[in-house]
Amino acid sequence: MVAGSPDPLESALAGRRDGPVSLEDFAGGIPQIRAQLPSVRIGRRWFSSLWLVPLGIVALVLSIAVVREMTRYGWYQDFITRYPGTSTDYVQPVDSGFPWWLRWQHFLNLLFMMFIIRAGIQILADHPRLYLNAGCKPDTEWMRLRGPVPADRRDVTDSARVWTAKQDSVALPAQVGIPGIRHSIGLARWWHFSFDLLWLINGVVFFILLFSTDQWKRLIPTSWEVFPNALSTALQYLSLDLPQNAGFSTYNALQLLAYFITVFIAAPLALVTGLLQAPAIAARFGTAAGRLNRQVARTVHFGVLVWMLIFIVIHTLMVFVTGFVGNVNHMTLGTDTDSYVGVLLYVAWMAVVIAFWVVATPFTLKHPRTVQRLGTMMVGWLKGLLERWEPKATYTADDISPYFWINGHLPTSEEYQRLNTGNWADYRLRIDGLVENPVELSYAQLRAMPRQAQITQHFCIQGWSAIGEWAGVPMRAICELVKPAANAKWVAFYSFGDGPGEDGRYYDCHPIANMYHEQTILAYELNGEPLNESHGAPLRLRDEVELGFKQVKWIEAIEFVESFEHLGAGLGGYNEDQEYFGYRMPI
Ligand SMILES: Nc1nc2c(c(=O)[nH]1)N[C@H]1C(S)=C(S)[C@@H](COP(=O)(O)O)O[C@H]1N2
Ligand SMILES: [Mo]
Repeated sequence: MVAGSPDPLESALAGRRDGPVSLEDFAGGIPQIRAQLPSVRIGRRWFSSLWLVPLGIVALVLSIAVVREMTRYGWYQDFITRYPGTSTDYVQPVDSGFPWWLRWQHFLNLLFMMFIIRAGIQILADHPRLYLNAGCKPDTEWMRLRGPVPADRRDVTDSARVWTAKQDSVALPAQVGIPGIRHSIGLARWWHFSFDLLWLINGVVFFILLFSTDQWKRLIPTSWEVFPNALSTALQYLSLDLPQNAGFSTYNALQLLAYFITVFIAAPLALVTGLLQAPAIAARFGTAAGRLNRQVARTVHFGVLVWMLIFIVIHTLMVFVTGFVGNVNHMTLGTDTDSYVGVLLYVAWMAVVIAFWVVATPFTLKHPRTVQRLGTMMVGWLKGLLERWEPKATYTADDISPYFWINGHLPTSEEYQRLNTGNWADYRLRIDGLVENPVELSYAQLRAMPRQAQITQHFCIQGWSAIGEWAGVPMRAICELVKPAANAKWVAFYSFGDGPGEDGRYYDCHPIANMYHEQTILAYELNGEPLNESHGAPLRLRDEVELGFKQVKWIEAIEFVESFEHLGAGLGGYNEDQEYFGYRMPI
């Protein structure tokens, strides 16, 4: 734009909104519909997970009764004598007790996991359904936190609108999720990823120290005898005649297996299935359609969560029932004593975790920009690195999803309606800013430019995915035409439509390097048809290294800029400005 003349599009953007999150207008002021407890589909019927409570109690009581009866038989006693549950038959004892680094790492691990788990559940609540198919067709989910998608796929409060993925999100109790409220995934992700990184560093240090000291002996069984011993331990617990606790040097076999699975299977699986949900990674390895598709990854990621929750509950319970004072001395002082100093330290330790727990949500709602800024400092650089991974994956016609969720509100302007009715004959795509050759391209001119078709993945930040065949003009052809200036670093895509909060235009900025990726196109077709209104007619961006919200629909203009600080609230896009998302979103 010429200096001095305010760009009408730039002034249509919603401005800065700092201060606390206001429920009245956050995410368009959507009402706080609460999540239900998870229900699981078995065949065609849905069952609430609440059933697990009575079933679990009955199973436990029955097992205890049966095992207590078994203890009266000689073969049972022989079995327990032969496999006592704690012995050096399956593991070597550790001489160094619990060194200081292990105790600190254990504490930090708990603290980090508290944030990771809560923010993780919040992320799940943004698309509260789990599927195994890549396309997320409603009614094909196996787990959900709310009722079915309305059969007519229409918004219940305004039938002129489709049921968007955003409306499908649910709220959580403030002390369960971080920060509880509906569609707060932007904020939850800063917590989740920042603490993921800390947890990962803690984990790597743990692995290194584990194997460079004798501590690995605690966790690595040396013989198959660990299995009958684990069975023996389980039986002893169920008989209510607790096995001997020699945890200072040797874990019992069941404990050892549980720790082994947690450390060597569950934790790495959490990392891998987290990464498989990232567009940059899926596009790099071509995993979006097959057995490792994003929805399988989400399901396994959720499975790890369930394992971790069960582990934490049982692990804590065991600390209490198998000699509390001794156990907490191991944990805090690293001594095999019954000192009350250890108990005090344990209480202080838990108080710290609980204090962080309690303030996490209120702090986030009060200082959302701070959370966004700190999160960007923590993990922004990593996301910047992943953005450089040029997406390459393409899929086959068979992979195309039969259903494609929709997000965003259709543009309501008369201008848009007029152009649409006229079949885009009067549409002009304005491309300007820091370019040598600003242009206005008609729909016919765009169609006459080089055409590129690609079957690629769409990964919405909320968790759903879909595969579609897009066709349009490669952005590199546009760049060749307009010749960006050397100081053009970002490219702003402006929509005809307002953001879902209806408080200013939707827009989003992409690094200029992405424009030269082979798979970055301005799409005018989806699955062999001209792009329909819902999916972004006449033009929508496909920049396959990024998440769905960056794929601006209903594009009105494109501007090359040096920085995006002067646009909207200055954070790089509508969602970044209004919903605290990050501007680099390859993950
Ligand atoms: N103009 C505009 N573009 C938008 C949005 C929007 O609200 N307005 N939503 C984004 C989000 S969050 C997603 S996931 C995708 C959804 O694309 P689809 O509706 O074609 O599936 O569009 C993105 N582009
Ligand atoms: Mo999205």
